[in-house]
Amino acid sequence: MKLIIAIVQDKDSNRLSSQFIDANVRATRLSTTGGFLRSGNTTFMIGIEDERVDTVLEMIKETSHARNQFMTPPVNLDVTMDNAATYPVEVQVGGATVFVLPIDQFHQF
Ligand code: 2BA
Repeated sequence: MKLIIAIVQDKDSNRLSSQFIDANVRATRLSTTGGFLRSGNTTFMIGIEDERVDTVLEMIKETSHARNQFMTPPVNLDVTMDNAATYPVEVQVGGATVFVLPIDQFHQF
């Protein structure tokens, strides 16, 4: 058994949830925040049998789209008062960031 941790954009998360339900894939959704953009994204935790890992990865891959987003770096208020680095920067976000981890034990009590 494996634990898949998938970080996807909020815009893709509802479609992915529906696909998981249709395919009887059990998942937990967490509302998370990207450390760089500091905006919301969605993290799925999916405990899944080894032989279904590739199917789940394919579903995530098909559902998650890369998008360009602008972020404004924080204003620099150090002693030099140098605020030259505050122009918006365009970054590409996603499709999805996915980790696949082994599970030592799985219990449901
Ligand atoms: P954020 O940390 O908000 O990052 C959003 C996007 O900003 C990233 O997209 C990447 O294109 C860019 N970015 C991140 N850090 C950067 C930096 N230091 N310099 C320049 N650009 C940077 P993705 O790579 O697709 O990541 C989307 C989200 O997935 C991230 O949101 C974060 O929540 C998560 N993530 C990505 N890599 C991760 C990792 N190694 N460990 C944990 N979470 C990760």
